[in-house]
Parts: sequence; C-alpha cells; structure tokens
Amino acid sequence: MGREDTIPAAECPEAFTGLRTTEPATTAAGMPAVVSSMRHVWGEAGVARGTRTLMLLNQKGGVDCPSCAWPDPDGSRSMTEFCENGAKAVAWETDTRRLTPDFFRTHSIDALGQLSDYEHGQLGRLTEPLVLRPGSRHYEPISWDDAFQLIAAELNGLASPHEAAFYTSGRTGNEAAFLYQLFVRQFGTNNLPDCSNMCHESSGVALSQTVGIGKGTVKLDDFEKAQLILILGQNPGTNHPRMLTALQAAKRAGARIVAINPLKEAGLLAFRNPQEPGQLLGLSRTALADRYLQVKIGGDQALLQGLLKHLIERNAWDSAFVSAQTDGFDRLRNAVTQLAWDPIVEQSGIARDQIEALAEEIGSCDRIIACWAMGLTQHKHAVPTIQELVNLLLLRGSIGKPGAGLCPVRGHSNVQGDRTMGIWEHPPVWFLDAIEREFGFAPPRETGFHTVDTIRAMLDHRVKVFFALGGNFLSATPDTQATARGLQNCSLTVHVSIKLNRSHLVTGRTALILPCLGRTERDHSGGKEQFVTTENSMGVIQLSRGSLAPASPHLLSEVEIVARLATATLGSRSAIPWLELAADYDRIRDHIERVVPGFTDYNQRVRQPGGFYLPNKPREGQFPTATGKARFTTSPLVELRLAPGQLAMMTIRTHDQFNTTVYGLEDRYRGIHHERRVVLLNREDIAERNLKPGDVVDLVSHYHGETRRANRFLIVEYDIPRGCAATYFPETNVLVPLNSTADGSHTPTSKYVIMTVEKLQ
Ligand SMILES: Nc1nc2c(c(=O)[nH]1)N[C@H]1C(S)=C(S)[C@@H](COP(=O)(O)OP(=O)(O)OC[C@H]3O[C@@H](n4cnc5c(=O)[nH]c(N)nc54)[C@H](O)[C@@H]3O)O[C@H]1N2
Ligand SMILES: Nc1nc2c(c(=O)[nH]1)N[C@H]1C(S)=C(S)[C@@H](COP(=O)(O)OP(=O)(O)OC[C@H]3O[C@@H](n4cnc5c(=O)[nH]c(N)nc54)[C@H](O)[C@@H]3O)O[C@H]1N2
Ligand SMILES: [Mo]
Repeated sequence: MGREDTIPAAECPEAFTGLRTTEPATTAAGMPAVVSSMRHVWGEAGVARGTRTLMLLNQKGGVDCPSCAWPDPDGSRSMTEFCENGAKAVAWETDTRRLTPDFFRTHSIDALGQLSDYEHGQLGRLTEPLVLRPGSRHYEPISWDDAFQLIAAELNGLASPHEAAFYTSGRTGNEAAFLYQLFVRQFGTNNLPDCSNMCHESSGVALSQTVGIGKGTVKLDDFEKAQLILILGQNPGTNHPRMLTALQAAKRAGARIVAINPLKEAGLLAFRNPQEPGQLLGLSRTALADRYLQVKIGGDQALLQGLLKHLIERNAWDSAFVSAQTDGFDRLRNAVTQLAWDPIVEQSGIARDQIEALAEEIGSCDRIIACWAMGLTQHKHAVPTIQELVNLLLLRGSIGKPGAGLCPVRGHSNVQGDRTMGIWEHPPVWFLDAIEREFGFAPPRETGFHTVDTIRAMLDHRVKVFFALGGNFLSATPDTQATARGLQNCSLTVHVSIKLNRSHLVTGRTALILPCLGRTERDHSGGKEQFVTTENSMGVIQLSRGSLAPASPHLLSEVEIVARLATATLGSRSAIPWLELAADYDRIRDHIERVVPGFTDYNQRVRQPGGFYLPNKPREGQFPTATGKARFTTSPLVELRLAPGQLAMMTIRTHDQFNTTVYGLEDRYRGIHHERRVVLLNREDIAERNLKPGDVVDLVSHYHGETRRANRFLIVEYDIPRGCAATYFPETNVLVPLNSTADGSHTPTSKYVIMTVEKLQ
C-alpha cells in the first residue's frame, strides 16, 4: 500500500522528539523507580491526593491497581503494595486536568489527530458525553439520554444484530462485563471481540486443550517453593514489576531462574527492592537470572523441542506422573527422537551444548514454574509453542503440586475476569445454557467475531455499528490503516473512555465518546456506595473500591452505562430489570453466582479481606480434559524463513507506556531516552546494510506479496540476535499484517513481523 491513501489521524505523527541513548541497565527498580513514581503521581494528581490513592492501591478493601494483573500477597501486605508503573497508571487516571466540551469547540478531530499519543494523555480527563455528528469535524456535548437514544436507534435499525460488534478492553470490572455480555446476547449476537484476542488467547487455547482449563495453575506462594523458574517472552521489570518481589523471594529460598528472551531485560537480570532500605539506597541487589538464553525471535518452539528431545533421550521423565496423570506420551517420545539438532539450533539461535545444559538442569528438578507473556503468544506458532512448554512441565510432573506449574502472566488488570464473565465470541455451551436458565431468553448460539474478524467485517460492511467498552481499538489492533478504514465504514462508533485516544478521531459517520468513572473514583450509582470486583492472573476474585471524587459530576460508571444502553435499546423486549441491577451491584453478583461456577456466596466471600480463589482443578492435580488426563501434544517444528535482507521484528512496550497509553518518552532500562520512533538492530545487521546508528530509515513489512510501510525510524544498535529487530507498539502496528494470525487462536503475530529497512536518500 502506498502512503497516498493513508488516513493521517490514524497514526502518531512522524516527528522525532530527540533520541539520546545510554548503556542498558542491568538492575531494575531501586531509587530511580521511586523517584519516577513520585514525579508522575505528584505531577499529575497532586501531592496529597496522589499519595492517599497510592496508599490504598492493592490494599485489602482498597483499589485494585488498574495497571497489570499480577496478584497481591494472600497474607499481610506492605504499606506500599504498588510499583512504579502502577503509580504511573494511577497518576494518569487521577490527572487533575480536564478536557471539557469547550476544548473540542476550538479543536477539530483533524487538529487532535496531529498530536502525539503522549499529548492526548496530557489533555486530561473527559468530563461529558460528546457526539461527532455526520459531516462535522468537531465533537459537541450531548445529554446522556440523547446519546443512549441515538445508539439504540442505530442498533435497532440494523438488518441483523450481527451487524454490530461490542469490544471490551481488560480494565472493565466483572459486574460491567457480565451485564455487557448479557445485553449483547439479548440483543442477539456473540460479536464480543476483546483485547484478550490480541493478548493471551493463544495461552487459553493451548492450555484448555492440554490441561483442561484456559488459565494458569500457580499461586503466588508457589514461587517460594519452586526449584526452578523459567521466564519466556516476558519483561516483568516493566510490565509486571511486582513479580520481581516474588522472584526475589524465590531466589532467597534457593530457586534458580532461567530467562529466555532475545533481549537482556534489566528486570530479568537483577532487582533492587525499594521496600528494603539497603537495596533502595543501592548498597545491594538480588541477582535474578542464573542462566540467560538470548533466543531468536520465534525460536522458542525449536528450543523447547530441543529440551524435550534431550530429556526424553536421557529417560529423564517422571514415570509415575506420566503414566498416572497424562496421555499421549508415546507419540511425543517418537516425535522428538526423530528430530534433527540442526534446525533446532538454527531456529532457536542457541547452541546445542547450551540447550543440553539447560535440559540437564530441568531434568534434576520436579518443582518447576514456567512464566510467559506476549513473547510466546503473539506468533503464528504460539499455540504449539506454549504446548511444548506444557509438555516440558508434564514430563517433570510439575503441574498440580506446590512450587510448580503454569503461569501465563496476564496483561490488563481484569482481562481474565472479563473472560470468566462471558466476554467471549465463542462461549462454551454450558455458559449459554446457564444464561438461558437464569434470564429466560435464548442467547444466540453461533460463533461471533473476534478482533481480527471484526476488522474484516467492518472493511466489507458486514459490521456497521462498533461499540467499545474501554480500550483503544484503532491503535491496539494490527494494520492500523485497515482498521481505520473499517471504522470509517461504520455508521456509528462509540467509545466508553476516561481520556481521549486515537480511536475517537477516526470514526464512523456518527461517533460518541461516553466518559466513565475510573477505578480510583467513588462509585455512587443508584445513590449507594458501590464497589466492583476483578480477577487477577492467579484466579483470585477481589473487590476494588475507589475513594476519590469523580473527575466530573457527569461521569457514569461502566455498569450504569451498560444498563442504560440495554434499557434504551431493548425496551420492552427485555424483562431484565437493568436499572435495578445497576443500582445495586450485589444483585448483579447474585446473578453471576448462579451462572458461573466457583462464585458461591460471592457477595459475602468477596467482602472478606483479600477475596477468594476460584476453583482450579489442575492446581489440585485433576485435569478436566476429554480423557480426564493431562495431554502431551506433538506438533511439527514450524519453519521460519527470512529472505535475504529481511528481519524478524517484534513490537514491544517501553518502560513508559501502558499498551497504547504513553506516559512518557523514556525506555529507561533499555537506555533509550526521549524517543519512540526507534528500531533496535544488531551491530552486524546494521553494518551489513551500510547503515549506522542514528540513521533514519523507513520500515517496510512483507506478507504474501503485500507490503506495509512505516516512515522515519532511527536506528539504535542493540544487543539483539542477528536477523532480529525490535520496535515499539503502537507506532509500528501499521506494519502488522491483518491476516497474519496465530493458528488456533487468531492472535495477530505482533512479535514476528517480517520487514526490511530502507534508508532515506
Ligand atoms: N507498565 C506496563 N505494564 C503492562 C503493560 C504495559 O504496556 N505497561 N501491558 C499489560 C499487558 S495488556 C500485557 S499483555 C503485558 C505484556 O507484558 P510483556 O509480554 O512482558 O510485554 P512486551 O513488551 O510485549 O514484551 C514481550 C517480551 O517478550 C520478548 N520477546 C519478544 N518476542 C519473543 C520471542 O519470540 N521469544 C521470546 N522468548 N521472547 C520474546 C521481548 O523481548 C520482551 O521482553 O503487560 C501488562 N502490563
Ligand atoms: N503491535 C502490538 N499490538 C498489540 C500488542 C503488542 O504487543 N504489539 N499487545 C496487544 C495486547 S497484549 C493488548 S491487551 C491490546 C490492548 O488493547 P486495548 O485494551 O484496546 O488498549 P489499551 O491501550 O489498554 O486501552 C487504553 C484506553 O483505555 C481507556 N481506559 C483507561 N481506563 C479506563 C477505564 O477505567 N474505563 C474505560 N472504559 N476506559 C478506560 C483509555 O481511554 C485508554 O485510551 O493491545 C494489543 N496490541
Ligand atoms: Mo495484553
């Protein structure tokens, strides 16, 4: 695609902001993290207000941090149970600046499109519902009632309910999520795409096929009982900083840590715990990874197959566990013994003796935890790769006992809970049956659209109304320009949001922004103090109660927005008392209790300090699969081939962002300062192309004869394997091909974009 037909507002402007590089850090956190936290919180939220909110973060009965889904300790918690990036998330949300309708009167959507993603966040909190009328370039205020009537008229005017799609981002609490999917299903469709489709969907698919549940199996206290912790494709120092405390405790209890990552991430190398005075002052630190394998991008499947081959050829499996608890082992044994070492070494980029040394270490342990995130899930072969990891743990009997198990580290703070609540385009039959029983209507049974299908359907006019409960669909999805065209094809696009983002600027014929309460704010819906509940990465359900005054008196809670939307749209077609439910979230929880297993005495148990764990059979060594056993799987090694000159590019997060929300321009640990338009390349790959650090290049991606282009990136020399490149998400989402998705999970392959660099003349 040329750049002539692009929609400029869809992408962050190309201007450089002033790159400076320093040596990458070899230790995470410590004093710089504390200083950075306070700078953000005091700067944006004010000193007293900001400090008070931070003290409630992740406390029992306080606010569930709106940043990542890492769990809180079950027992006593420290006074400051938050991290630098949680502090930034809170600062961003509790911003004292306001984005009022006046501002939109003087700023068109075209002018706003020229601001950067960072600048959008600095405009402050949205205060009133806004509408962009057909043909207008300016948002203007609209009353809540008129907004709901407008949406209802569009939805009810569709030829079929399947012409609407209802997206969810993973910050939405359980109560709003449950009500939302209920509304969407009573409206008549399962078109419920969500951010999970782009995130841990591959983990869900891989795990449900093998251990019978699409979630992880470890608890936080398993870390201290583990002998060995494998961390693949995850950057916890930035994205789950509180995980470093768990890793530190594990190290002190004698565990060894193995990091598998193309980059030497600071948070995998060493940690200075800000809670410990000596470490805070920089006098000491805890070394983390004992072994660091700088795998090539996409090379984990090969590496894992090499490990399995060595272990099985050395008879190093737990025969009692394998014979009693699993099936499929003989097939796996046959498959791996036939594997050749050359492709394993070639694709992983790791020498055979290193693979064998790690295999020996794994073979000497039976309490192993495997952690992973987007470095494994966003590949074409993500599902088989995660299944090789399951094979590895099953081989060692490392699932279903203390100190061992699978730990897919979730992203958004309630992404796991939203799925439990039924935000899913193909929910299980039992779930729909339970909805039918509880609410007395027949929910649709056909599979709905996931995220990529939604974009395709908007592109060919099969979806005409797009509604988003949170998130930033335009910037988070692959192929930004295609998504932009899809959104523009819609008759109506609606975003429930707390701040302005790019998805509000590239719209359907009519567009609405519905501003809602943030998690840190008091929720007095129905005149009563309400709280919401969330599920963390380890299946703990806990309550979250905001304490700050809302950013504006006009804000509604997400729950109330959904209830009023349902009332306006369904009218007398629905017997569900939506507004009564929204006036007392306990009533929503009573329904959830009767629909979703594991929520017995929900209202009572969630009020207990720390909440409660959902049942998790594999954690107890039971596997709810078709055969009642955990399943070994075999998959052929996927061949990764680059043509001469091509690079495999991963799109990753800096230390100063939450997904598409840009808090600042620093990637402190990687030593990349004040610039996001960078491409990290190996020294030899730079030299081979007659380039040098600081050169400006365009990036061109290649997929089945299609090319996509992102202009103007600065070359940074970095310690990354040959043939690999790294750039920041979302600036390079424009390069991610829409149709390049993971087999079995439809997750965009954001960590393996085949591209070339072109020097500007
Ligand atoms: N502060 C902050 N916290 C966040 C987020 C945020 O943006 N900011 N996002 C949240 C969300 S939604 C999510 S899903 C998580 C994301 O958490 P992560 O998955 O840690 O995030 P990414 O930046 O995508 O990092 C992927 C890591 O995988 C490595 N990697 C990439 N490709 C490969 C590969 O092929 N093999 C291996 N072994 N490694 C690879 C990269 O070098 C990088 O270290 O974090 C959550 N928490
Ligand atoms: N290239 C590339 N693309 C990726 C990824 C990648 O690694 N590389 N990662 C993928 C992953 S893992 C994920 S999870 C998705 C994320 O996709 P999304 O969840 O869609 O994106 P976010 O950037 O998290 O959404 C941020 C927006 O949410 C809104 N928001 C914040 N708080 C609230 C709230 O309390 N309520 C409401 N209603 N809105 C709120 C704000 O307005 C903000 O602009 O992106 C995916 N896209
Ligand atoms: Mo995510």
